[in-house]
Amino acid sequence: MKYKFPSNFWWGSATSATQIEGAASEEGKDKNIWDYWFEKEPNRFFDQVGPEKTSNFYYTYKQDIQHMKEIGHNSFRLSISWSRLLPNGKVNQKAVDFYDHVINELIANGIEPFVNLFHFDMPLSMQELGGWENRIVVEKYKEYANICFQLFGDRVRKWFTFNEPIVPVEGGYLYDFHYPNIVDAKRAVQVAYHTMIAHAKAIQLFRRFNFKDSKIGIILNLTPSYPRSNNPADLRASRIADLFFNRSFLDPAVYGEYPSELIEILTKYGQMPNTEVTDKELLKANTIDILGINYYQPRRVKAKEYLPNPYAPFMPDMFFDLYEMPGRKMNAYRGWEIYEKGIYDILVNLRDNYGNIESFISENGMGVQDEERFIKDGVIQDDYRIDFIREHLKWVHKAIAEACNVKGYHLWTFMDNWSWLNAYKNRYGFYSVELSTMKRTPKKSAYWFKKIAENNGF
Ligand code: BGP
Repeated sequence: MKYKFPSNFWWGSATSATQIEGAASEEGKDKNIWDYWFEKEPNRFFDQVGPEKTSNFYYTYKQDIQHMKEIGHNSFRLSISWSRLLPNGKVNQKAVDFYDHVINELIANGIEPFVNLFHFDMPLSMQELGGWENRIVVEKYKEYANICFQLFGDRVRKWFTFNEPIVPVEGGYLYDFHYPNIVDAKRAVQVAYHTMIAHAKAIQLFRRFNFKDSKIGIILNLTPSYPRSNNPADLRASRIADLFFNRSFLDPAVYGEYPSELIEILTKYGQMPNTEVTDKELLKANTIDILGINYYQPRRVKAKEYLPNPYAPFMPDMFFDLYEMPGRKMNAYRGWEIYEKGIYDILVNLRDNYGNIESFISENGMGVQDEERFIKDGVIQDDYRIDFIREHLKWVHKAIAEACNVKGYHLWTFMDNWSWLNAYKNRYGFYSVELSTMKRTPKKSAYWFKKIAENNGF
């Protein structure tokens, strides 16, 4: 075997509540922003498919966990739905039972649950208070986190405060692909900042429980910025893109401090958020134990071609243009570049500049449209996905050989799930889901991954 991974390497996959559970208006669950937005603007969603049923995991978790076991999972990330657990702010016993059963079932099958508290799914009642713009919601999140730790902390050993916290900032407050569809950088900065305050408060609380052998962290979509050239103008563009889209969360998460250059830019342009005096201390004292890395694509940038319009609103894109590198390899269905070495560059950066913090690949994957085209002998022959995973794993393997502290690899995702605005357009799963019957069928990659997980390499 050429690529042998360390023993106890985490092999598994990741998902989120809204994307698989279904039962969106059943069993006492309240609305979150996705339920509400779909009601209001169904035409925004691919084929007008909303979050009501998604992949029905709420009812099929037992069978799905068996499937995970069959393909060699030793770990699996899910998220808790805040609006299911605390509709109207009160604990919903049915939700407690559901998450209890899922967690227990995973553990009974030798699969470690990694639990994330927030995956893009703001409860509507919290959004009505202003979402992350309002500090009260930070306190509400803290109460929610506290209840989760109390209920499940005796069994869950890996906790995550947020998944990709920058995405609701970009989607909801800059580029209009999440509710509440606001375009306003100053409000975006406030939302980002309060998210990190909520994150630090959850960590502070978590430490008080003193759980044995437990860790807490955050999951970030680290998108390395590559400059078009070594020209100082391109290098500057890439450095600033990195500040806005990676370091804005990575630095406070790992070091408890924001990069000074980011503060300078925001100050210069009048975009600084409102803060409280004790925030600095809070952030500094409550840093993560473990970092989840979601990696799909690089960000290639160049210096701006034209001067920004002086009357246009402030946007991070004032400082760089995106660059389409000639000859780049694309996943045309999702419109994302595939650049396998990016995963290695992230890990080396963490090793060299972030104290080699313990990490794992918490998402990586390939969404493809109309996969039934590739059925042969009853199985979707997703060799493209196998290649995608294998080529990324080779770079992860190299990073480990060079002392990077990376502990596992989770695919996005276990079974085809609902991808926000793209609904069921692109399929990512090891298992396909036939939407009219909800039937799960393993794809070729599922069989392949099983071997890798069992042999701990390939
Ligand atoms: C990540 C999210 C996931 C997932 C994935 C694939 O950003 O954490 O929730 O959806 O990307 O992206 P998409 O579903 O948009 O194709």
